Amino acid sequence: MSRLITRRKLISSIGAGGAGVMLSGCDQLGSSEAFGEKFLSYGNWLSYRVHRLIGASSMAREYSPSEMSPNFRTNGSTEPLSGEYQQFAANSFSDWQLKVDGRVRAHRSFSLAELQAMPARSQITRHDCVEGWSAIGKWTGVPLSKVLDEAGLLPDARFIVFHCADNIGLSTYYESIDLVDAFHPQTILAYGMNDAALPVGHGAPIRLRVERQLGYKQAKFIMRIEAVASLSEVGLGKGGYWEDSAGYDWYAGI
Ligand SMILES: Nc1nc2c(c(=O)[nH]1)N[C@H]1C(S)=C(S)[C@@H](COP(=O)(O)O)O[C@H]1N2
Ligand SMILES: [Mo]
Repeated sequence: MSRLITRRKLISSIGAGGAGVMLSGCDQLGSSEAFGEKFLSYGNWLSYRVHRLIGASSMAREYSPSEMSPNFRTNGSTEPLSGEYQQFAANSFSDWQLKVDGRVRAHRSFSLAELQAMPARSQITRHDCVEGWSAIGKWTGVPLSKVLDEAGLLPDARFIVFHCADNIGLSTYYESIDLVDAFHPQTILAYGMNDAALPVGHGAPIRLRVERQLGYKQAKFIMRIEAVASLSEVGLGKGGYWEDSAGYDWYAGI
């Protein structure tokens, strides 16, 4: 039985009456008020705690090259329309800089060439969109942990927020993850897809791959990464564009 099925079974068995046992286990890790009651629904908080108890460091499944999808569709924004982004794209992102700020020791910026010169990781993984489609693709990029280590997180940093270039509705797209996912070895800032430069439609110059989460967490067109102490500092307080505007779960673990 795969680990994924085991997790799902465990989560549903909790729904069927195991909650008392698991909750006392969770309480030892910290109360819901201390961690997220304000931005997580009870069900989402429970699934978050269960995943974290079972395996903070378990790896998402990786696939072989022969399993890669011949067509990996694009979804959501496929091209930011701002003049600033258009100019970056026109110069192949040679003038673009990733800003890293917020609760870090030193505000930093990194050019694309600097990110590409850092240690790289490639992985072939399956992307699952809540709209009901999946695709397997190969992603190459720098582990987010390397970038965060260069900036140096301050002790009160708890979440990493990704600010994107595309305007969607009334604001730009944004998403956030906790530090367990941020420092997970498969969490990368991808500048390559399927052995080529990351195309604009898929999020050039860099997009997040956080492989144990659903599609909407995979922020494209990242301009700025911000470390925050609390998600109440971000947007409407639920941690992401879809979480704030459409009630999607912040913790989209799969
Ligand atoms: N900046 C930004 N990131 C985004 C989106 C978006 O609209 N804007 N859509 C999300 C959703 S819902 C999905 S499924 C994936 C789609 O990634 P793809 O275009 O590479 O298939 O990007 C995610 N990241
Ligand atoms: Mo999606």
